[in-house]
Amino acid sequence: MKVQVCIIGGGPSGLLLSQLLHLQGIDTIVLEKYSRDHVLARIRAGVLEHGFAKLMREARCGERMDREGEIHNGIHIAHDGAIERVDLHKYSGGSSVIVYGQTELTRDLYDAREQMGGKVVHNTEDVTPHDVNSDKPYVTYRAGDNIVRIDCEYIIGADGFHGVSRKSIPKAVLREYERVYPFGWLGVLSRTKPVSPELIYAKHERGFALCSLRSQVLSRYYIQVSLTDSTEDWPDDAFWAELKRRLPEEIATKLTSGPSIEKSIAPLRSFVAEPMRYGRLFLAGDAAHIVPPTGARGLNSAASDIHYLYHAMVDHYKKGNDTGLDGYSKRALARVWKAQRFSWWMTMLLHRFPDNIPYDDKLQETDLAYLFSSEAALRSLAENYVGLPF
Ligand code: RFL
Ligand code: PHB
Repeated sequence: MKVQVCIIGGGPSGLLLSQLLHLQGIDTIVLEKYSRDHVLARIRAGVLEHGFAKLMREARCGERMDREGEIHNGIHIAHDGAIERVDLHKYSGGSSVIVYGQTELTRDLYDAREQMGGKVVHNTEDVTPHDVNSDKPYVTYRAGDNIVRIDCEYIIGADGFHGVSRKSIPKAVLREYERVYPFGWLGVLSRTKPVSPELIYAKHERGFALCSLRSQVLSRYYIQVSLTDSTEDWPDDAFWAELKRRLPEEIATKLTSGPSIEKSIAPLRSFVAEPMRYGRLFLAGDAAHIVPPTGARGLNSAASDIHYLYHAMVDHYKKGNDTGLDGYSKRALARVWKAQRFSWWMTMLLHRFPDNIPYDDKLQETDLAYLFSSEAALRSLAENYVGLPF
């Protein structure tokens, strides 16, 4: 088979790019390792910035997001028994975020791809990019006993952190930057009324906690846990008790608990791979960079990669102009690093670090005190949280 662009990975990055390119008459195929149901069973992002929402609309996939997603104009930060609101709308100069789950967004993208007759192949095994540094790259995968070959002009590596694309860039070319945090987040989804209409990020001496939501009847909560913990260590009762301990009393007493419908632990990591292009292979989203979820930036960083790649591909195919493709890596990384900085800062601000010396704890307290005493600091948080321009 021959296509113009072969996209490895059917997560939000790959699907969104394929949908946008298809609408411009550029032929793509998406190769996804797992089944659609498997991809849709992952519970991940909940907060979208407007740049992402705009791309979804441009891809003609924004209708349900605009109908069911909630606009949030503020977040709350709880610490030392008190709770303070950050007015995102005011401090970002009129912007906000949309609460709409990655699961639903991915479902919308799959539906749109299906309706347009887009080529999305599931359960592809041993996907391998070949000759990426030549004019004739191709990708192979195994379907049962058959090896299928896709000839293409460009390969997009949108196969997440554990994918194969990044690994096909020679070690001598690729530089990786990484910070692994000494804890993870235990997340619980429950069919209960959210404790607060807006998100609450809580710093507590027992560890970080987050009250988030997917809708007014579906709550998403997280607590910081040790990396050695597993979900079996956290039966529902233990989770709710620990979450309540980490919230201010006025919030904890209002919290409705219920059976978990999903429970998982995610380790926290910061990671960037440079460059994001090698020959005719372009990396996008989690395949090239990971942030700890504290700043709600992961998927939103993928959005700017997709935006740059989409326009670069359209310029190449429609105008014969390769400036966008040539400048992709540099341009994407400039924004990626700003999301890295913000996510690292939010993580350092709100978590308990087991190896902190008392001096570090004092700095952390002071950082929070400064935040709520300075309009400049609040503006900085707000403009990063709603998403820097791309
Ligand atoms: P994905 O979603 O990992 O999709 C990659 C796809 O590639 C497939 N794949 C392969 N396919 C073919 N061959 C192979 N060899 C393959 N290897 C892998 C995978 O099966 C998968 O379907 O990457 P993508 O598309 O770049 O999307 C990135 C986002 O998923 C991620 O950044 C966010 O979920 C991060 N994130 C958040 N981001 C936000 O912007 N706002 C949030 O509120 C937010 N909350 C979160 C988060 C991530 C979390 N976890 C679990 C890490 C909360 C959590 C808890
Ligand atoms: C979520 O709802 O899953 C969520 C929200 C905000 C974050 C991280 C995760 O910072």
